[in-house]
Amino acid sequence: MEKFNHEYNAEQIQVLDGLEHVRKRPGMYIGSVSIRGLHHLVYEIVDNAVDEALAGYCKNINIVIEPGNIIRVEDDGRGIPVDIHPKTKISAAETVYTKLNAGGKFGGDSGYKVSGGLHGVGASVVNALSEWTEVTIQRDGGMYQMKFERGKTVMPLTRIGDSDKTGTTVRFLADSTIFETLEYEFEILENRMREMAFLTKGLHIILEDTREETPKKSDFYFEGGLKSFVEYLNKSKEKINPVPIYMEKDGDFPIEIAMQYTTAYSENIYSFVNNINTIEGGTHLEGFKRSLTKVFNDYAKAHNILKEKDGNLQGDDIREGITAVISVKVREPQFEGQTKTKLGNSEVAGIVQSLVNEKLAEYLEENPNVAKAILDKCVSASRAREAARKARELVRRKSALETTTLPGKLADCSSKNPEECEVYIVEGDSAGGSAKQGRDRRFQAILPLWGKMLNVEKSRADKIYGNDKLNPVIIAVGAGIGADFDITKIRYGKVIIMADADVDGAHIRTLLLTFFFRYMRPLVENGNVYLAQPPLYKLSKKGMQDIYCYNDDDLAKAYKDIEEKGIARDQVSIQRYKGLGEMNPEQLWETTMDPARRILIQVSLDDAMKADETFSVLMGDDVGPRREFIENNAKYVKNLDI
Ligand code: 28G
Repeated sequence: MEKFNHEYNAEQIQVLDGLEHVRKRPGMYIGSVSIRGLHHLVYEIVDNAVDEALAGYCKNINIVIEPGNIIRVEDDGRGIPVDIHPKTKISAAETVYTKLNAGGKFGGDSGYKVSGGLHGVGASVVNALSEWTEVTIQRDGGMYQMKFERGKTVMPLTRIGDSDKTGTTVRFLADSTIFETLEYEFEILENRMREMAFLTKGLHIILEDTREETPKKSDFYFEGGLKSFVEYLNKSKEKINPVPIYMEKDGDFPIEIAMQYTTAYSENIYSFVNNINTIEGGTHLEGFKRSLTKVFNDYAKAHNILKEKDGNLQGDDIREGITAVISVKVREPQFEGQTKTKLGNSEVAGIVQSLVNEKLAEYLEENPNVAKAILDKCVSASRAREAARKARELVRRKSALETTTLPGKLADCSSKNPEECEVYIVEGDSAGGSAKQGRDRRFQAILPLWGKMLNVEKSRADKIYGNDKLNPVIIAVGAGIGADFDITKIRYGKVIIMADADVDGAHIRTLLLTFFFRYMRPLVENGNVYLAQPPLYKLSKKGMQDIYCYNDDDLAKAYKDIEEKGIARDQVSIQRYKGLGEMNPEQLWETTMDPARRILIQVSLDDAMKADETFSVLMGDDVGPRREFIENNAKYVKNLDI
């Protein structure tokens, strides 16, 4: 008990200044100090510029990744106010950068701050977590500048010249003693900036990367806002309504929705609150779905497409093939759920619902051909659902009769405790064989996959149950699929995809992730899905222990270490692994399966969603984008059998 019996004295209780606390506990403010947290810094600054755009004063935002991983963000808004507070004698601008939560949640002239990243904590957090920050403001005919180091003011706001422009420019270098890495990924920023531009119609966002000799540049401007977003998401799909249905409401609760039906069988609805992707949905999404179900059923009944005796169409049937983006702005959002990305404010459901009730009903009356086409699809979805239910019953009845009907190819483990059990899903029999011999059979099961790959995008649930490639996965995991999926029934706590590091491997990985995302989403949400990381290279030399490298950085480092030991590069032989099948069971265990030595990547809902998108491009209906994808990736895709 001794251990817990601290007595606190005045010295031990220290009240930390806000920014010191940010430096002590960065995770509380930006989620993590990983590469994710690093990018979050940029979002925080860009969010402020977007707020200025939402207030109606900023049209252009430029973001530059400068050499040395310095970030520069410029906007052409009003410029942060420079006036000095009579009591504190500190400028408004300096206050924004040095006081946690300065200005409160809803500062600014627009009445409230609506954008905001994961935590919406703002500029002072970025300042606290940066080695240095430099802010330049143009307004009131002057050019003003202030400088900080690790959150501390080293140059208070000073007039450094004249200017007839207005706007804010921020440059900062993230603190290398806080972040695991300072290396920004252009593509991560590019995706977020594209999303931001879709969400803020008319805003022009340019992202540049000048770190390398050949700079990169992306330019985003979407006059159509969410309409453009939906067109982008559906670019590889065959459309039912050629122009997305669009509705918008300003005022206290701004709402913007765009939706379009395609001939695909999936449901793709993305929702945002204050420009934050609400991956877990929430009340805004509930209101939207409820309205869809009501409006389509009402229309179908009124136009005799559905007879009274047929009963109602289910929501799932009505959402088959839909692509929609819904964005709402909420003054005091309550975020709930595991990843705090689920909107909890109950009042929002009704507001969204009544907007969609009105606008969608109006649209259907004005576009009877589209209404008919969508409803025809709903009716056949409903029939397919009935067929799927029958197929499922059949599977259930079978398993009740045959007691254990685990797939023949599954090499199960001896433990039956899901918490310690793992299943490796392996493509191909040869790698499966090595895995079976190399594993620890007490807690590791192996499921080799074979048979024809199923296009999840183009398949309804009844097909999935009957597919010889995916059915064993469903049975092995043991928890059903879709609405029936019951995570408490899973037979393995870790479901590990082990695929080659080549194109075929990427393909099977994408397929499985898409499948898990669409049909076993709680498994992904709960963090039960992993990717195994087989090594890419083996370095060997007589008398030296083999060195396995998992990526090119590893390899470079290994060569460096070897050279430091006085061994020349050409004395070491290098093997490049083209596939898992090239490794013997012992090597596979050592490098990829032994819990003490392996690298596992936990799949996030985000990753799975990205796979889902990739998959749509790769397997979608339109050949155009697919060809483009293949051409762009020609060097990887040559083995790909499409
Ligand atoms: C370039 C990188 C990031 C920003 C503004 C503009 C104002 C502002 C920012 O006010 C809140 C409001 C007044 C104290 C507001 C300018 C009203 C009038 C602004 C940015 C608290 C801050 N004129 N532009 N903040 N004030 N751009 N870009 O950060 O009372 S932040």
